[in-house]
Amino acid sequence: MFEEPAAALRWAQGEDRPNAPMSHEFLNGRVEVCTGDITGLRVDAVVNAANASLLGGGGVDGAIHRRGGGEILRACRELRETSYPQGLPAGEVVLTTAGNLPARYVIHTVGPIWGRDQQAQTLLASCYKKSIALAANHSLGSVAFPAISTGAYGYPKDEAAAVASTAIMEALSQADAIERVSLVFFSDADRDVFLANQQF
Ligand code: AR6
Repeated sequence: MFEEPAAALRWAQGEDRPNAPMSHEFLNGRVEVCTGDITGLRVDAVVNAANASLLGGGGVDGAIHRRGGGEILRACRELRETSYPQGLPAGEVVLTTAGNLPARYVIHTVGPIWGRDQQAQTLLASCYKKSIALAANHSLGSVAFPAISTGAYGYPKDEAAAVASTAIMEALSQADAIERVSLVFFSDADRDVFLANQQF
C-alpha cells in the first residue's frame, strides 16, 4: 500500500520512464529544455539544422534524413528545383513532410557558419523566429528544435543559448497557436550550458 506513492514519485522524477529525461520549463511551460534524440519526438514539427543544399549532411540533418527516409529528400529536391535553385539561404526556413519520423513535419533551416557568415547573431535568431512563425502559419502546436549551428557550424554554445532563448521568447509573444517549444540537446553537458546562459 505504501509502495504506490514511492513509485509515483519515482515516475514523476523520471527515473522509471524510458526516454523521459528530466525537463526544465520556461515561459509558463511553453518552453521545455531536455536531452535526447530529436528524431524520436512525436511533435507537430521537428526543426532540422540543415545546410543550404537541403540535400542532407551529418549531425542532426543526417539523423533526420536517415530515420525519416527518402520522402524527405524527395521533398527537398523538389524545393531545390522550384523555389530554391541556389539553395536555402542562412536564416531562412522551409517545411516538408517528416516521412517516417513520428513528427508530422520537418522545418528545415540553415544556421550561420561561425567565423564565416556576417551577422551571425541575426541569422541564428532568424532561424528560430521564422521556424516558429512558419509553424504557427500552419497551425502547428508543438515544435522541437536542436541547438542550431552549435555543431559542425561552430557557433559558441553559450552565445547561441542567449540568442536562441531571446528569439524564441520574442517569436512566441506573436504566435499564440504554439503551445509547446522543446529545445532538445544531444548531451546533458550541452543542455547545462544552455540552462546557464539562457535569457528566458
Ligand atoms: N538530436 C538532437 N540533437 C542532435 C542530434 C539528434 N539526433 N544529432 C546531433 N545533434 P549539427 P549545425 C546536435 O552539426 O552546427 C550538418 O552536416 C549536435 O550535438 O547537426 O547547424 C548539416 O548538413 C549539435 O549540438 O548542426 C550542415 O552541413 C546540434 O545538434 C551542418 O551540419 C547541431 O549540430 C549544420 O551544422
